[in-house]
Amino acid sequence: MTDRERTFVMVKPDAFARGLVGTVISRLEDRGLKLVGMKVEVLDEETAHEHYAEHTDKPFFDDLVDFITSGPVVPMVWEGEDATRQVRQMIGATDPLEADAGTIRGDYALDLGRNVVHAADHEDEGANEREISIHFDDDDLVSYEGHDETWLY
Ligand code: RTP
Ligand code: MG
Repeated sequence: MTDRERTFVMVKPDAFARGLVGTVISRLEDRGLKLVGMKVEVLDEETAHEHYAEHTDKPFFDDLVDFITSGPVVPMVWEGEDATRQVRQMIGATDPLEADAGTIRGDYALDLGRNVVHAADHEDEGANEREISIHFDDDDLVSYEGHDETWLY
């Protein structure tokens, strides 16, 4: 195993409200990724600003913060080989009109804002470490063996 890593994923308020938390988890489990951290929380404005800091100057920033703080979210950390790229590929394009059917957004997203799930950007090298540290303390994440490592990461 070469590029085993941990990646940050978060179910957004639209998906929480629609009862899609389990679906998102199932998709990632079915892919063979390993869940090592998860919680339910409502983000405060400060945390939302930190989380989406890269978009501070964008015209959609205020709407994005309003949306992401509008209800419960489910921050999660998943582990696996090339986990960041795997998850980005599985969630699909940002705009559901461009997301392929079979991706999470392609199958469930309503529009550009209500697009079900956030995942760290694999082209941004520090994204996972930064986003995991915003939402989790070190001891919120578990390390464990016991999966059949022949088939799971
Ligand atoms: P995310 O960060 O939530 O995983 O989404 P992403 O990487 O696919 O897209 P990103 O460019 O990081 O944008 C973050 C979120 O902002 C909203 N957005 N609105 N109105 C617009 O032009 C616009 N562009 C982006 C989307 O909800 C996107 O998920
Ligand atoms: Mg992004």
